[in-house]
Amino acid sequence: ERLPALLAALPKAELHIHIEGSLEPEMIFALARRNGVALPYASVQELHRAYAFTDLQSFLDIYYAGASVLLHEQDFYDMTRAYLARAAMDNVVHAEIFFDPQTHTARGVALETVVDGLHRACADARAEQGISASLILCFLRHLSEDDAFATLEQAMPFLDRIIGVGLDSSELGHPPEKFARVFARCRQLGLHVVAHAGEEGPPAYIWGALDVLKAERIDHGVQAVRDPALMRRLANERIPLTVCPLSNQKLCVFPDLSRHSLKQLLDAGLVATVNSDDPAYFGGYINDNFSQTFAALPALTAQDAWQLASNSFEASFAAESDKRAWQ
Ligand code: ES4
Ligand code: ZN
Repeated sequence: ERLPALLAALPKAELHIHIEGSLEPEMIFALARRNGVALPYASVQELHRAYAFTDLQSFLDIYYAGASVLLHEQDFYDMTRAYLARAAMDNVVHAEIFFDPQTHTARGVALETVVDGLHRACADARAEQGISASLILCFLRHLSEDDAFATLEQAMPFLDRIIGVGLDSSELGHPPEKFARVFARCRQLGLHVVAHAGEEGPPAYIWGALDVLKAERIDHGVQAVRDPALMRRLANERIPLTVCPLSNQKLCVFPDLSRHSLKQLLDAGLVATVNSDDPAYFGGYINDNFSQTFAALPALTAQDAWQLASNSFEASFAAESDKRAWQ
């Protein structure tokens, strides 16, 4: 065990967590039963056996199927409370939670139902566990920019409960430029802006996320190591990368965790962070990501561990006073 108990106990922020990706197989089946939703899997075990992914798309197909059990405000609440309780056990003191409204509105679930459940869970978790949490609305990049604009329109009444927008789902073939206008509008509205880029996609998609979308953070970004000029830019401008090692391993972004680029990113002075992405699907929550990555990469030091936790606060959109208190 290369993760010192010290690091497990270190306060940290989680900045890359898709709340629909925190739905454990047991909760998927419990909600399916509660809501009378039919699943194409006979049992928890059969569903779990389907979690053998070859790339991002092979995961997304199953992830969207899992999310189909979410219908009512209480479902979104229960999912989010379960995640925040689990995150608190890993000493996460602040989480910035992604959600995918289009996955739900396409099934006839009102955006209000989604936001009400997620937000009520964040408020109750803060009151009862002392964990801070905020919400980032993600646009699905495999859908059109018009669809993203329609989603933003539906979200207008709830913008006081959303700190920013992101861009997720199938990356290849859907470059950041496709969403230039809707992201410009979001920035005008005062929302923070992040984007998945350089997960499977090329460094050019990271440049696009920075130059066209004006992303303040890059989600994943692990392909940046292929472009030295981009590495210098990310380091100089202190653009954080929200790295998700177990996700990258399970989706075959790297052949093995021992080949992950996290150490190169840190040594180049980038503001890298460690996160769980879709913990119910990728085999671990944030401390599992830390411990398995440190076990696989002997070059990572205790100093790196401390730096990663420190980076998570620097990279967060929390108030400066909160960041100082946590660090
Ligand atoms: C995702 Cl791992 C990953 N990549 C892109 N989009 C996503 N949505 C949920 N998980
Ligand atoms: Zn992600």
